[in-house]
Amino acid sequence: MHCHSFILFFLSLVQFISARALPGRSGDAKLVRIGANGPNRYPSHYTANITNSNCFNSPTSRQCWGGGYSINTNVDSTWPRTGRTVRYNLEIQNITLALDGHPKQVLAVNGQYPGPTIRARWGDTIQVTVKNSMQNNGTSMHWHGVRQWYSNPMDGTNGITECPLAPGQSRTYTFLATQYGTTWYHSHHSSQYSQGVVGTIIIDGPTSANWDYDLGVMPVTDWYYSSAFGIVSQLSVGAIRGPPPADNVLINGTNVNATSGGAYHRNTIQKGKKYLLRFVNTATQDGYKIGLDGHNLTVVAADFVPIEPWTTDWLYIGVGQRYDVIVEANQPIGSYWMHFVPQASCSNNKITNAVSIFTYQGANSTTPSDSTRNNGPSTSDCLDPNDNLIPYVQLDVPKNQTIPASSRLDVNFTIVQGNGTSQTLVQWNLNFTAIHAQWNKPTLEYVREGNTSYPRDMNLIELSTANAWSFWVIQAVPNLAPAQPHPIHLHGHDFYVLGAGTGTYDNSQTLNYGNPPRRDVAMLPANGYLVLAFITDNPGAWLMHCHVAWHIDLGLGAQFLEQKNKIRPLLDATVGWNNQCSSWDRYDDTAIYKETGSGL
Ligand SMILES: *[C@@H]1O[C@H](CO)[C@@H](O)[C@H](O)[C@H]1NC(C)=O
Ligand SMILES: *[C@@H]1O[C@H](CO)[C@@H](O)[C@H](O)[C@H]1NC(C)=O
Ligand SMILES: *[C@@H]1O[C@H](CO)[C@@H](O)[C@H](O)[C@H]1NC(C)=O
Ligand SMILES: *[C@@H]1O[C@H](CO)[C@@H](O)[C@H](O)[C@H]1NC(C)=O
Ligand SMILES: *[C@@H]1O[C@H](CO)[C@@H](O)[C@H](O)[C@H]1NC(C)=O
Ligand SMILES: *[C@@H]1O[C@H](CO)[C@@H](O)[C@H](O)[C@H]1NC(C)=O
Ligand SMILES: *[C@@H]1O[C@H](CO)[C@@H](O)[C@H](O)[C@H]1NC(C)=O
Ligand SMILES: *[C@@H]1O[C@H](CO)[C@@H](O)[C@H](O)[C@H]1NC(C)=O
Ligand SMILES: *[C@@H]1O[C@H](CO)[C@@H](O)[C@H](O)[C@H]1NC(C)=O
Ligand SMILES: *[C@@H]1O[C@H](CO)[C@@H](O)[C@H](O)[C@H]1NC(C)=O
Ligand SMILES: *[C@@H]1O[C@H](CO)[C@@H](O)[C@H](O)[C@H]1NC(C)=O
Ligand SMILES: *[C@@H]1O[C@H](CO)[C@@H](O)[C@H](O)[C@H]1NC(C)=O
Ligand SMILES: [Cu+2]
Repeated sequence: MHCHSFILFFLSLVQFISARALPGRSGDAKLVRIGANGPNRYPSHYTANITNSNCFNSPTSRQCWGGGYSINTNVDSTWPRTGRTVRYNLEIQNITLALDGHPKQVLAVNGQYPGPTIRARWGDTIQVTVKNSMQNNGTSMHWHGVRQWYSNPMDGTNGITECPLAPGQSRTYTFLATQYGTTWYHSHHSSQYSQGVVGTIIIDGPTSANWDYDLGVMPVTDWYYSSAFGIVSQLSVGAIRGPPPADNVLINGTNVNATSGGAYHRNTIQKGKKYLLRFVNTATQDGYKIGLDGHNLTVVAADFVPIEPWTTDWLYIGVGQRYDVIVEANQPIGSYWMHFVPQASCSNNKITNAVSIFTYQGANSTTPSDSTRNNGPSTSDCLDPNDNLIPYVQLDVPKNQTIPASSRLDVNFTIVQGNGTSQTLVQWNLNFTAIHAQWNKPTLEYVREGNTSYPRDMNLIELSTANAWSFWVIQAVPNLAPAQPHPIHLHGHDFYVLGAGTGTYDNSQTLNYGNPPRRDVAMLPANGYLVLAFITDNPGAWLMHCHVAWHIDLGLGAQFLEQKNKIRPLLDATVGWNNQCSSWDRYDDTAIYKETGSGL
């Protein structure tokens, strides 16, 4: 048989097997082998025996996973099915915590910040029961970057995929870990995550380079001593022009404060070993450059996508983004600062250089000496290192696209002046509309009713054709908005980042169609453009928004309604979906706080 038709034969066989195994496609090892042996499929670094079923994950074979799964598996179509379910309970409470020594009212998950880490293995089912034990806020929990393939009602985006969860109520989210790597969960209920409703997720899987120990997740965030709800309500009525500077930076939930209370975050490492470290930017607004004095960072994954190992001394991370890196303890025994430097053009923080401490076993001092400092990083660079983010599994985009004007979504800014009887309203718009998600009538309720009379401010873009390429230009129009970069996040997909640059995109700029970066958050440069693509292979209502909490609260988002005719069965299978709306309506009748802004 001719090699090409042989491959097609096997692919159709695999598709047949997959179709029967819906909703999680069968992880047939054959697909992996075919891909691995296919013509020009994998780069020359492909040397490990990673499709061999005897190849298991170990410190010297991190590219392997087992059962024929490996770093070469295309997670968009293939994943293991372990049959295992990991279960967690998350309870949101209104308590006071002094994370950096300064007491603050926090909406905490299980009494802590960040909330507990959810840990599963690639191919596991994750089942999380969320209980709202706050008195005066609804909530909805979003699993950031989780593809939710054929499980859109589990996306936790209130006003889009569910009504908010009323105080006293619980709901269980169930979804499959089709991807692996590092991410976080957070509330999507207005700016509630900035008040504490945040935690991290690790899904264990293969890695594109070897390491000895996994240090776990290293979330970093800006930290405001005043209420995020208060700040955003002042912003929305123009009472303040721009947000105030954050008071601190928290690294894995801790730091010292301005009067030396609190504590640094610390890690101990052993000379000669390699450590996996999982950065997550869980901030409200800030983007950081991260670096460890004297050491390099070898970046092995961007968001949920493994990349060819790339070594750098400083790494920019925008809000919502993740990077898995390997740190090699190859320096003289001692203590070293890790720096988290807020970048001026996408941050506003009283702290200009937040630090944590890495100490080698056997070091005489746990306080770093300044003589081991790296050169300082740039301090105002909020751009993604797109040229260095080369996905390990190569996927191309159809070349030479002419992107129509109708696929351009402009970012603009409005101040609607008040006049005494009505308040001034400050809005961020996408396609000249500030999105508003109706908590009591989410998009999926429109789908359930078969109602297509979408109010304009749902900012809904219908994508009815299945499995089609969809191209978008996000354009920050100079003079129509403050010159700020925006971390753009899409739910339900890893998008392809075809290009990002300054100026206006007019189809004359060169785009990258050959294995471009894939991820779920990408930076839109100030006064610039971001060109994205994805395949419409996941039915649902998917929010796309700026991840700066202030900006999405003031409207910077749109939603894709993808393959609407396939959503009803997903909704019908979601136990209690309607009841959650009824409970919300009952609560909302007498609630102290009503929906403001976008609700997102
Ligand atoms: C791959 O596995 C085969 C058989 O298990 C072995 O003979 C071969 O040496 C291995 N190759 C590498 C590069 O490890
Ligand atoms: C720093 O933390 C200490 C407690 O360790 C606290 O007493 C102090 O008020 C805090 N400083 C600031 C500026 O919040
Ligand atoms: C938290 O508690 C305070 C009173 O201590 C109350 O004013 C506030 O509304 C509560 N917030 C929520 C979200 O329940
Ligand atoms: C949540 O509760 C806080 C008080 O803790 C309040 O300031 C805020 O407006 C409430 N937000 C929403 C969206 O209900
Ligand atoms: C962050 O804190 C969590 C919880 O204490 C811990 O499991 C994790 O290892 C810490 N991360 C790092 C990088 O030390
Ligand atoms: C860091 O990476 C650079 C470039 O690859 C290399 O020259 C340098 O030796 C590395 N430094 C350390 C400490 O590993
Ligand atoms: C620790 O201090 C002792 C005494 O000053 C010195 O001899 C030793 O070399 C130091 N060890 C390291 C690892 O710095
Ligand atoms: C894309 O455009 C380039 C330059 O015009 C051309 O050389 C190439 O053949 C085109 N590729 C396709 C697939 O049309
Ligand atoms: C103020 O604005 C509101 C809303 O646009 C409008 O209905 C009202 O007539 C205006 N009042 C005055 C005094 O201009
Ligand atoms: C931005 O868009 C809004 C909504 O369409 C519009 O009212 C406003 O005039 C626009 N702003 C600018 C500066 O063009
Ligand atoms: C469709 O939704 C709109 C907005 O909620 C509502 O006013 C209208 O009655 C609905 N139509 C139908 C047929 O349910
Ligand atoms: C952008 O908004 C205009 C109306 O202002 C609408 O006609 C157009 O369809 C919107 N674009 C998309 C992609 O929905
Ligand atoms: Cu933004």
